[in-house]
Amino acid sequence: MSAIEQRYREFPNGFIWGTATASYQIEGAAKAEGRGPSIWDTFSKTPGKVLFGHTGDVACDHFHRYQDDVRLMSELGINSYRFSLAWPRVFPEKGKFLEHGFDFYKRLLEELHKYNIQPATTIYHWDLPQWLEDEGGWSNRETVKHYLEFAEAAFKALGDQIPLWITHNEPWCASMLSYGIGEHAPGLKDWRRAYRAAHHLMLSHGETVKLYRQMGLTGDIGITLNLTPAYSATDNLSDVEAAARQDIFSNRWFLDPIFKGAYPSEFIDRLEKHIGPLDFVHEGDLKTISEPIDFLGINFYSRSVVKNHSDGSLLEVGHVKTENKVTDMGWEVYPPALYDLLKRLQSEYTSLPLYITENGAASPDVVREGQVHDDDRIDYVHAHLQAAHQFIEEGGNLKGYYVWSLMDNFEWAFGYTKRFGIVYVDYDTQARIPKDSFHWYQKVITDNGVQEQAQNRASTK
Ligand code: GBH
Repeated sequence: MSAIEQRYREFPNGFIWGTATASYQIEGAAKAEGRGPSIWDTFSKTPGKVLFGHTGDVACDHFHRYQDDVRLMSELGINSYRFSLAWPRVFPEKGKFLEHGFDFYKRLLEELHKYNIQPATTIYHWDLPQWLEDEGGWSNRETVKHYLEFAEAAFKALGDQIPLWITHNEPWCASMLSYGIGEHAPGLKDWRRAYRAAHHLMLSHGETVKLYRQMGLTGDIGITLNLTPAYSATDNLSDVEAAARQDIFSNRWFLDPIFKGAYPSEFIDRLEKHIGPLDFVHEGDLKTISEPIDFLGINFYSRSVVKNHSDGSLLEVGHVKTENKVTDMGWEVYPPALYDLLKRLQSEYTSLPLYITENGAASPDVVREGQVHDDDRIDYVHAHLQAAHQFIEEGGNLKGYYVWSLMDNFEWAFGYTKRFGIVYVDYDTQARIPKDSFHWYQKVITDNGVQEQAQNRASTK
Protein backbone atom coordinates (compact mmCIF):
# COMPACT_ATOMS: atom_id res chain seq x y z
CA MET A 1 0.00 0.00 0.00
CA SER A 2 1.44 3.37 -0.99
CA ALA A 3 1.78 6.10 1.59
CA ILE A 4 -1.57 7.25 2.78
CA GLU A 5 -1.56 10.54 4.55
CA GLN A 6 -2.05 9.85 8.22
CA ARG A 7 -4.14 12.44 9.91
CA TYR A 8 -6.40 12.83 12.81
CA ARG A 9 -10.13 13.08 12.30
CA GLU A 10 -11.49 15.07 15.19
CA PHE A 11 -15.24 15.32 15.77
CA PRO A 12 -16.98 18.59 16.70
CA ASN A 13 -17.21 19.65 20.33
CA GLY A 14 -20.29 18.22 21.94
CA PHE A 15 -20.56 15.35 19.47
CA ILE A 16 -22.73 12.64 21.04
CA TRP A 17 -21.05 9.27 21.53
CA GLY A 18 -23.39 6.50 22.48
CA THR A 19 -24.40 2.88 22.38
CA ALA A 20 -27.82 1.43 21.60
CA THR A 21 -29.95 -1.50 22.75
CA ALA A 22 -33.61 -2.55 22.65
CA SER A 23 -35.91 -3.87 25.37
CA TYR A 24 -36.73 -7.35 24.09
CA GLN A 25 -33.14 -7.98 23.08
CA ILE A 26 -31.59 -7.38 26.51
CA GLU A 27 -34.07 -7.11 29.36
CA GLY A 28 -35.27 -10.66 29.96
CA ALA A 29 -37.59 -10.72 33.00
CA ALA A 30 -40.38 -11.65 30.64
CA LYS A 31 -42.88 -12.23 33.44
CA ALA A 32 -41.63 -9.70 35.98
CA GLU A 33 -44.05 -7.23 37.55
CA GLY A 34 -46.97 -8.30 35.41
CA ARG A 35 -45.42 -7.98 31.93
CA GLY A 36 -47.62 -9.55 29.28
CA PRO A 37 -46.45 -11.40 26.16
CA SER A 38 -45.31 -9.53 23.08
CA ILE A 39 -45.34 -10.77 19.50
CA TRP A 40 -41.68 -11.71 19.98
CA ASP A 41 -42.51 -13.97 22.92
CA THR A 42 -45.06 -15.73 20.75
CA PHE A 43 -42.88 -15.84 17.66
CA SER A 44 -39.77 -17.09 19.44
CA LYS A 45 -41.81 -19.86 21.04
CA THR A 46 -43.18 -20.95 17.69
CA PRO A 47 -40.99 -23.81 16.42
CA GLY A 48 -38.86 -22.93 13.42
CA LYS A 49 -39.05 -19.16 13.72
CA VAL A 50 -35.92 -18.35 15.74
CA LEU A 51 -32.67 -20.32 15.51
CA PHE A 52 -32.42 -23.04 18.17
CA GLY A 53 -35.72 -21.86 19.64
CA HIS A 54 -33.94 -19.09 21.52
CA THR A 55 -36.23 -16.61 23.28
CA GLY A 56 -35.90 -13.31 25.13
CA ASP A 57 -37.14 -14.81 28.42
CA VAL A 58 -33.81 -14.16 30.11
CA ALA A 59 -31.74 -12.43 27.40
CA CYS A 60 -28.99 -10.43 29.15
CA ASP A 61 -31.07 -10.17 32.31
CA HIS A 62 -30.53 -6.44 32.02
CA PHE A 63 -33.77 -5.88 33.93
CA HIS A 64 -31.96 -7.06 37.06
CA ARG A 65 -28.39 -6.15 36.11
CA TYR A 66 -28.96 -2.62 34.80
CA GLN A 67 -26.80 -1.08 37.54
CA ASP A 68 -23.78 -3.10 36.47
CA ASP A 69 -24.53 -2.32 32.86
CA VAL A 70 -24.76 1.42 33.47
CA ARG A 71 -21.47 1.22 35.37
CA LEU A 72 -19.94 -0.32 32.25
CA MET A 73 -21.37 2.49 30.15
CA SER A 74 -19.80 5.06 32.42
CA GLU A 75 -16.48 3.26 32.21
CA LEU A 76 -16.83 3.34 28.45
CA GLY A 77 -17.38 7.07 28.66
CA ILE A 78 -20.47 7.44 26.49
CA ASN A 79 -22.52 10.57 26.93
CA SER A 80 -25.76 9.05 25.68
CA TYR A 81 -27.47 5.68 25.94
CA ARG A 82 -30.24 4.66 23.54
CA PHE A 83 -32.73 2.08 24.83
CA SER A 84 -36.36 1.24 24.18
CA LEU A 85 -39.48 0.86 26.31
CA ALA A 86 -41.34 -2.44 26.57
CA TRP A 87 -44.98 -1.75 25.75
CA PRO A 88 -46.17 -5.11 27.24
CA ARG A 89 -44.84 -4.06 30.67
CA VAL A 90 -47.33 -1.20 30.62
CA PHE A 91 -50.28 -2.64 28.68
CA PRO A 92 -49.92 -6.40 29.32
CA GLU A 93 -53.43 -7.33 28.21
CA LYS A 94 -56.47 -5.74 26.64
CA GLY A 95 -57.88 -3.02 28.86
CA LYS A 96 -55.13 -3.34 31.45
CA PHE A 97 -52.78 -0.46 32.24
CA LEU A 98 -49.91 -0.90 34.70
CA GLU A 99 -48.49 2.42 35.79
CA HIS A 100 -45.67 0.50 37.51
CA GLY A 101 -44.67 -0.81 34.07
CA PHE A 102 -42.47 2.27 33.81
CA ASP A 103 -40.77 1.70 37.17
CA PHE A 104 -37.87 -0.21 35.66
CA TYR A 105 -37.19 2.71 33.31
CA LYS A 106 -37.37 5.14 36.22
CA ARG A 107 -34.72 3.11 38.02
CA LEU A 108 -32.63 3.00 34.85
CA LEU A 109 -32.94 6.76 34.33
CA GLU A 110 -31.88 7.42 37.89
CA GLU A 111 -28.79 5.31 37.36
CA LEU A 112 -27.94 7.01 34.06
CA HIS A 113 -28.40 10.37 35.74
CA LYS A 114 -25.82 9.45 38.42
CA TYR A 115 -23.21 9.03 35.74
CA ASN A 116 -24.36 11.94 33.64
CA ILE A 117 -25.37 9.77 30.69
CA GLN A 118 -28.19 11.30 28.62
CA PRO A 119 -31.02 8.93 27.79
CA ALA A 120 -32.27 8.62 24.21
CA THR A 121 -35.46 6.61 24.25
CA THR A 122 -37.19 4.63 21.54
CA ILE A 123 -40.88 4.20 22.24
CA TYR A 124 -41.31 1.18 19.99
CA HIS A 125 -38.60 -1.31 19.06
CA TRP A 126 -40.81 -4.18 17.85
CA ASP A 127 -42.25 -5.71 21.03
CA LEU A 128 -45.93 -5.21 20.24
CA PRO A 129 -48.23 -6.59 22.96
CA GLN A 130 -49.62 -9.89 21.70
CA TRP A 131 -53.21 -8.86 22.47
CA LEU A 132 -52.86 -6.11 19.87
CA GLU A 133 -51.57 -8.55 17.28
CA ASP A 134 -54.62 -10.69 18.00
CA GLU A 135 -56.66 -7.75 16.74
CA GLY A 136 -54.63 -7.37 13.55
CA GLY A 137 -51.48 -5.74 14.86
CA TRP A 138 -50.01 -2.90 12.83
CA SER A 139 -52.18 -3.72 9.84
CA ASN A 140 -55.17 -2.63 11.93
CA ARG A 141 -55.58 1.15 12.07
CA GLU A 142 -56.86 0.87 15.65
CA THR A 143 -53.31 0.04 16.75
CA VAL A 144 -52.41 3.66 16.08
CA LYS A 145 -54.74 4.72 18.90
CA HIS A 146 -53.28 2.20 21.29
CA TYR A 147 -49.75 3.24 20.42
CA LEU A 148 -50.72 6.83 21.20
CA GLU A 149 -52.02 5.79 24.61
CA PHE A 150 -48.72 4.10 25.30
CA ALA A 151 -46.73 7.10 24.08
CA GLU A 152 -48.83 9.45 26.17
CA ALA A 153 -48.34 7.32 29.28
CA ALA A 154 -44.59 7.27 28.59
CA PHE A 155 -44.45 11.05 28.15
CA LYS A 156 -46.34 11.51 31.43
CA ALA A 157 -44.17 9.08 33.36
CA LEU A 158 -40.76 9.92 31.90
CA GLY A 159 -41.19 12.86 29.55
CA ASP A 160 -39.39 15.52 31.54
CA GLN A 161 -36.35 13.31 32.12
CA ILE A 162 -35.65 12.34 28.53
CA PRO A 163 -34.18 14.92 26.15
CA LEU A 164 -34.40 12.78 23.02
CA TRP A 165 -37.36 10.66 21.92
CA ILE A 166 -37.53 8.29 18.99
CA THR A 167 -41.07 7.28 18.07
CA HIS A 168 -40.19 4.18 16.07
CA ASN A 169 -37.21 2.03 15.36
CA GLU A 170 -37.05 0.99 11.71
CA PRO A 171 -40.65 0.96 10.54
CA TRP A 172 -39.40 -0.90 7.44
CA CYS A 173 -38.54 -3.91 9.61
CA ALA A 174 -41.69 -3.62 11.71
CA SER A 175 -43.79 -3.75 8.54
CA MET A 176 -42.06 -5.23 5.49
CA LEU A 177 -39.85 -7.72 7.28
CA SER A 178 -42.59 -8.69 9.74
CA TYR A 179 -45.83 -8.76 7.70
CA GLY A 180 -44.42 -9.16 4.17
CA ILE A 181 -41.18 -11.17 4.20
CA GLY A 182 -42.20 -12.96 7.38
CA GLU A 183 -38.75 -13.17 8.93
CA HIS A 184 -39.72 -11.18 12.00
CA ALA A 185 -42.74 -11.38 14.29
CA PRO A 186 -45.58 -11.85 13.62
CA GLY A 187 -44.09 -13.75 10.66
CA LEU A 188 -46.69 -13.09 7.97
CA LYS A 189 -46.22 -13.11 4.21
CA ASP A 190 -48.93 -10.77 3.06
CA TRP A 191 -47.80 -7.66 1.18
CA ARG A 192 -51.11 -5.90 1.53
CA ARG A 193 -50.90 -6.22 5.29
CA ALA A 194 -47.23 -5.15 5.18
CA TYR A 195 -48.02 -1.87 3.40
CA ARG A 196 -50.99 -1.26 5.66
CA ALA A 197 -48.70 -1.85 8.65
CA ALA A 198 -46.10 0.55 7.26
CA HIS A 199 -48.73 3.22 6.82
CA HIS A 200 -50.10 2.81 10.32
CA LEU A 201 -46.64 2.83 11.87
CA MET A 202 -45.91 6.10 10.10
CA LEU A 203 -49.28 7.53 11.04
CA SER A 204 -48.68 6.68 14.70
CA HIS A 205 -45.31 8.41 14.41
CA GLY A 206 -46.87 11.65 13.14
CA GLU A 207 -49.66 11.57 15.72
CA THR A 208 -47.11 11.07 18.47
CA VAL A 209 -45.01 14.03 17.37
CA LYS A 210 -48.15 16.17 17.51
CA LEU A 211 -49.03 14.82 20.94
CA TYR A 212 -45.53 15.52 22.25
CA ARG A 213 -45.82 19.17 21.19
CA GLN A 214 -49.34 19.46 22.61
CA MET A 215 -48.14 18.18 25.95
CA GLY A 216 -45.65 21.02 26.04
CA LEU A 217 -42.60 18.81 26.39
CA THR A 218 -39.40 20.51 25.36
CA GLY A 219 -37.02 17.77 24.31
CA ASP A 220 -36.41 16.62 20.77
CA ILE A 221 -38.53 14.07 19.01
CA GLY A 222 -37.84 12.21 15.77
CA ILE A 223 -37.84 8.78 14.19
CA THR A 224 -35.19 6.19 13.34
CA LEU A 225 -35.21 4.63 9.87
CA ASN A 226 -33.04 1.78 8.68
CA LEU A 227 -31.72 3.05 5.40
CA THR A 228 -30.11 0.71 2.91
CA PRO A 229 -28.78 2.55 -0.14
CA ALA A 230 -29.46 0.65 -3.36
CA TYR A 231 -26.78 0.57 -6.05
CA SER A 232 -27.21 -0.70 -9.57
CA ALA A 233 -24.92 -3.60 -10.48
CA THR A 234 -24.43 -2.20 -14.00
CA ASP A 235 -25.09 0.94 -16.03
CA ASN A 236 -27.86 -0.76 -18.00
CA LEU A 237 -31.05 1.20 -17.84
CA SER A 238 -33.09 -1.78 -16.68
CA ASP A 239 -30.72 -2.34 -13.75
CA VAL A 240 -30.63 1.33 -12.87
CA GLU A 241 -34.43 1.26 -12.80
CA ALA A 242 -34.35 -1.84 -10.63
CA ALA A 243 -32.12 0.00 -8.17
CA ALA A 244 -34.63 2.86 -8.15
CA ARG A 245 -37.41 0.41 -7.24
CA GLN A 246 -35.30 -1.16 -4.53
CA ASP A 247 -34.58 2.32 -3.19
CA ILE A 248 -38.29 3.13 -3.03
CA PHE A 249 -38.97 -0.10 -1.18
CA SER A 250 -36.15 0.23 1.36
CA ASN A 251 -35.83 3.95 1.83
CA ARG A 252 -38.17 6.31 0.03
CA TRP A 253 -41.38 4.65 1.20
CA PHE A 254 -40.48 6.05 4.62
CA LEU A 255 -38.41 9.13 3.83
CA ASP A 256 -40.76 10.70 1.30
CA PRO A 257 -43.89 10.79 3.48
CA ILE A 258 -41.92 12.26 6.38
CA PHE A 259 -40.09 14.94 4.45
CA LYS A 260 -42.21 15.44 1.32
CA GLY A 261 -45.65 14.51 2.58
CA ALA A 262 -46.22 11.97 -0.22
CA TYR A 263 -45.51 8.35 -1.12
CA PRO A 264 -43.32 7.97 -4.23
CA SER A 265 -45.90 8.43 -6.98
CA GLU A 266 -44.01 6.45 -9.63
CA PHE A 267 -44.41 3.26 -7.56
CA ILE A 268 -48.11 3.47 -6.83
CA ASP A 269 -49.49 1.82 -10.00
CA ARG A 270 -47.13 -1.11 -9.67
CA LEU A 271 -47.95 -1.45 -5.98
CA GLU A 272 -51.72 -1.26 -6.45
CA LYS A 273 -51.53 -3.97 -9.10
CA HIS A 274 -49.98 -6.22 -6.51
CA ILE A 275 -51.75 -5.36 -3.29
CA GLY A 276 -54.95 -3.62 -4.37
CA PRO A 277 -56.00 -0.03 -3.77
CA LEU A 278 -54.18 2.05 -1.18
CA ASP A 279 -57.53 2.87 0.38
CA PHE A 280 -55.99 2.59 3.84
CA VAL A 281 -54.36 5.96 3.19
CA HIS A 282 -56.99 8.41 4.37
CA GLU A 283 -57.30 12.09 3.64
CA GLY A 284 -55.02 14.04 5.95
CA ASP A 285 -52.79 11.08 6.84
CA LEU A 286 -49.81 12.32 4.89
CA LYS A 287 -50.05 15.71 6.51
CA THR A 288 -49.91 13.95 9.88
CA ILE A 289 -46.98 11.77 8.87
CA SER A 290 -45.04 14.81 7.69
CA GLU A 291 -45.52 16.63 11.01
CA PRO A 292 -42.19 18.43 11.52
CA ILE A 293 -39.66 16.52 13.61
CA ASP A 294 -36.49 17.68 15.36
CA PHE A 295 -34.01 15.18 13.96
CA LEU A 296 -33.71 12.05 11.87
CA GLY A 297 -32.16 8.89 13.29
CA ILE A 298 -30.40 6.60 10.84
CA ASN A 299 -29.55 2.95 11.36
CA PHE A 300 -26.92 2.01 8.87
CA TYR A 301 -25.43 -1.43 8.32
CA SER A 302 -24.95 -2.03 4.63
CA ARG A 303 -26.12 -1.34 1.09
CA SER A 304 -27.74 -3.48 -1.54
CA VAL A 305 -26.47 -4.04 -5.08
CA VAL A 306 -29.20 -5.06 -7.48
CA LYS A 307 -30.10 -5.82 -11.06
CA ASN A 308 -33.34 -6.19 -12.94
CA HIS A 309 -35.05 -9.53 -12.54
CA SER A 310 -38.36 -9.80 -14.40
CA ASP A 311 -40.26 -12.42 -12.45
CA GLY A 312 -43.62 -10.75 -12.04
CA SER A 313 -42.94 -9.95 -8.36
CA LEU A 314 -43.65 -6.56 -6.85
CA LEU A 315 -40.05 -5.35 -7.03
CA GLU A 316 -38.51 -7.44 -9.81
CA VAL A 317 -34.98 -7.04 -8.50
CA GLY A 318 -32.20 -9.55 -8.04
CA HIS A 319 -29.49 -9.08 -5.41
CA VAL A 320 -25.87 -9.27 -6.50
CA LYS A 321 -22.97 -10.33 -4.29
CA THR A 322 -19.82 -8.22 -4.44
CA GLU A 323 -16.19 -9.11 -3.74
CA ASN A 324 -16.20 -7.09 -0.55
CA LYS A 325 -15.91 -8.55 2.88
CA VAL A 326 -19.11 -9.40 4.74
CA THR A 327 -19.88 -9.48 8.45
CA ASP A 328 -21.11 -12.52 10.35
CA MET A 329 -24.64 -11.58 9.21
CA GLY A 330 -23.49 -11.90 5.60
CA TRP A 331 -23.95 -8.15 5.12
CA GLU A 332 -21.41 -6.46 2.87
CA VAL A 333 -18.99 -4.04 4.53
CA TYR A 334 -19.15 -0.93 2.39
CA PRO A 335 -18.58 2.30 4.38
CA PRO A 336 -18.75 4.66 1.35
CA ALA A 337 -22.49 3.94 1.25
CA LEU A 338 -22.85 5.68 4.62
CA TYR A 339 -21.18 8.78 3.25
CA ASP A 340 -23.33 8.68 0.09
CA LEU A 341 -26.45 8.23 2.18
CA LEU A 342 -25.73 11.16 4.50
CA LYS A 343 -24.98 13.42 1.53
CA ARG A 344 -28.19 12.39 -0.18
CA LEU A 345 -30.29 12.96 2.92
CA GLN A 346 -28.86 16.42 3.13
CA SER A 347 -29.29 17.30 -0.52
CA GLU A 348 -32.66 15.67 -1.17
CA TYR A 349 -34.46 15.62 2.16
CA THR A 350 -33.43 17.70 5.11
CA SER A 351 -31.01 20.01 6.84
CA LEU A 352 -32.25 18.80 10.24
CA PRO A 353 -29.76 17.30 12.67
CA LEU A 354 -28.99 13.68 11.89
CA TYR A 355 -27.98 10.99 14.35
CA ILE A 356 -26.58 7.60 13.48
CA THR A 357 -28.71 5.75 16.01
CA GLU A 358 -27.23 2.35 15.10
CA ASN A 359 -24.14 1.13 13.32
CA GLY A 360 -22.09 -1.94 14.07
CA ALA A 361 -21.15 -5.44 13.05
CA ALA A 362 -21.67 -9.03 14.06
CA SER A 363 -18.62 -11.20 14.49
CA PRO A 364 -18.14 -14.72 15.83
CA ASP A 365 -16.34 -13.64 18.99
CA VAL A 366 -14.70 -16.00 21.43
CA VAL A 367 -13.13 -15.43 24.82
CA ARG A 368 -9.44 -16.30 25.10
CA GLU A 369 -7.72 -15.82 28.43
CA GLY A 370 -10.40 -13.43 29.50
CA GLN A 371 -10.15 -11.29 26.37
CA VAL A 372 -12.12 -10.90 23.18
CA HIS A 373 -10.20 -9.79 20.12
CA ASP A 374 -12.70 -8.35 17.66
CA ASP A 375 -10.57 -6.52 15.12
CA ASP A 376 -13.20 -6.87 12.42
CA ARG A 377 -15.67 -4.93 14.52
CA ILE A 378 -13.08 -2.26 15.27
CA ASP A 379 -12.30 -1.94 11.57
CA TYR A 380 -15.97 -1.72 10.73
CA VAL A 381 -16.76 1.02 13.25
CA HIS A 382 -13.54 2.84 12.44
CA ALA A 383 -14.27 2.95 8.71
CA HIS A 384 -17.84 4.12 9.27
CA LEU A 385 -16.70 6.83 11.66
CA GLN A 386 -14.35 8.06 8.95
CA ALA A 387 -17.20 8.20 6.48
CA ALA A 388 -19.33 10.06 9.03
CA HIS A 389 -16.50 12.45 9.75
CA GLN A 390 -16.00 13.19 6.07
CA PHE A 391 -19.65 14.24 5.92
CA ILE A 392 -19.28 16.50 8.96
CA GLU A 393 -16.10 18.03 7.59
CA GLU A 394 -17.98 19.01 4.45
CA GLY A 395 -20.57 20.82 6.54
CA GLY A 396 -22.94 17.93 7.28
CA ASN A 397 -25.24 18.23 10.27
CA LEU A 398 -24.47 14.94 12.05
CA LYS A 399 -24.82 15.26 15.82
CA GLY A 400 -24.12 11.83 17.19
CA TYR A 401 -23.23 8.19 16.71
CA TYR A 402 -24.50 5.16 18.62
CA VAL A 403 -22.78 1.79 18.30
CA TRP A 404 -25.05 -1.20 17.95
CA SER A 405 -24.70 -2.66 20.41
CA LEU A 406 -23.56 -2.10 23.97
CA MET A 407 -23.57 -5.83 24.57
CA ASP A 408 -24.27 -9.10 22.80
CA ASN A 409 -27.99 -9.78 22.85
CA PHE A 410 -30.98 -11.57 21.35
CA GLU A 411 -30.47 -11.00 17.65
CA TRP A 412 -34.10 -11.57 16.63
CA ALA A 413 -34.52 -14.51 14.21
CA PHE A 414 -30.88 -15.48 14.86
CA GLY A 415 -31.35 -15.78 18.61
CA TYR A 416 -28.07 -15.60 20.51
CA THR A 417 -26.00 -16.93 17.62
CA LYS A 418 -24.98 -13.50 16.34
CA ARG A 419 -22.93 -11.17 18.50
CA PHE A 420 -23.07 -7.40 17.91
CA GLY A 421 -21.83 -6.22 21.33
CA ILE A 422 -18.74 -4.29 22.25
CA VAL A 423 -19.24 -6.14 25.52
CA TYR A 424 -19.29 -9.94 25.40
CA VAL A 425 -22.08 -11.70 27.27
CA ASP A 426 -21.58 -15.21 28.59
CA TYR A 427 -25.16 -16.47 28.53
CA ASP A 428 -24.43 -19.26 31.04
CA THR A 429 -23.13 -16.98 33.76
CA GLN A 430 -24.33 -13.56 32.53
CA ALA A 431 -20.75 -12.37 32.92
CA ARG A 432 -19.91 -9.27 30.89
CA ILE A 433 -16.49 -9.07 29.25
CA PRO A 434 -15.54 -5.83 27.50
CA LYS A 435 -14.15 -6.71 24.07
CA ASP A 436 -11.16 -5.02 22.42
CA SER A 437 -13.68 -2.84 20.57
CA PHE A 438 -14.94 -1.54 23.92
CA HIS A 439 -11.48 -0.31 24.82
CA TRP A 440 -10.96 1.04 21.33
CA TYR A 441 -14.27 2.96 21.43
CA GLN A 442 -13.40 4.23 24.90
CA LYS A 443 -10.34 5.87 23.39
CA VAL A 444 -12.29 7.28 20.45
CA ILE A 445 -14.57 8.96 22.97
CA THR A 446 -11.76 10.40 25.10
CA ASP A 447 -9.95 11.60 22.00
CA ASN A 448 -13.19 12.74 20.38
CA GLY A 449 -11.91 11.36 17.13
CA VAL A 450 -10.16 8.67 15.16
CA GLN A 451 -6.87 8.30 13.38
CA GLU A 452 -7.24 8.13 9.63
CA GLN A 453 -6.90 4.54 8.42
CA ALA A 454 -6.70 3.15 4.92
CA GLN A 455 -10.32 2.70 3.82
CA ASN A 456 -9.73 -0.56 2.07
CA ARG A 457 -8.49 -2.33 5.19
CA ALA A 458 -12.09 -2.58 6.26
CA SER A 459 -13.98 -2.57 3.01
CA THR A 460 -12.19 -5.20 0.97
CA LYS A 461 -10.43 -8.45 1.49
C1 GBH B 1 -31.29 -3.39 13.45
O1 GBH B 1 -32.00 -3.86 12.35
C2 GBH B 1 -32.19 -3.45 14.64
O2 GBH B 1 -32.68 -2.18 14.98
C3 GBH B 1 -31.57 -4.10 15.84
O3 GBH B 1 -32.56 -4.41 16.77
C4 GBH B 1 -30.77 -5.30 15.38
O4 GBH B 1 -30.32 -6.08 16.45
C5 GBH B 1 -29.62 -4.81 14.57
O5 GBH B 1 -30.07 -4.01 13.52
C6 GBH B 1 -28.76 -5.91 13.99
O6 GBH B 1 -29.47 -6.71 13.11
O7 GBH B 1 -29.20 -5.40 2.57
O8 GBH B 1 -27.08 -6.09 3.48
O9 GBH B 1 -28.24 -4.20 4.45
C7 GBH B 1 -31.27 -4.21 11.22
C8 GBH B 1 -32.01 -3.91 9.95
C9 GBH B 1 -32.49 -4.56 7.77
C10 GBH B 1 -30.23 -4.38 8.41
C11 GBH B 1 -32.13 -5.45 6.63
C12 GBH B 1 -29.82 -5.26 7.27
C13 GBH B 1 -30.58 -6.23 5.18
C14 GBH B 1 -29.17 -6.59 4.86
N1 GBH B 1 -31.56 -4.71 8.86
N2 GBH B 1 -30.78 -5.23 6.20
S1 GBH B 1 -28.37 -5.48 3.77
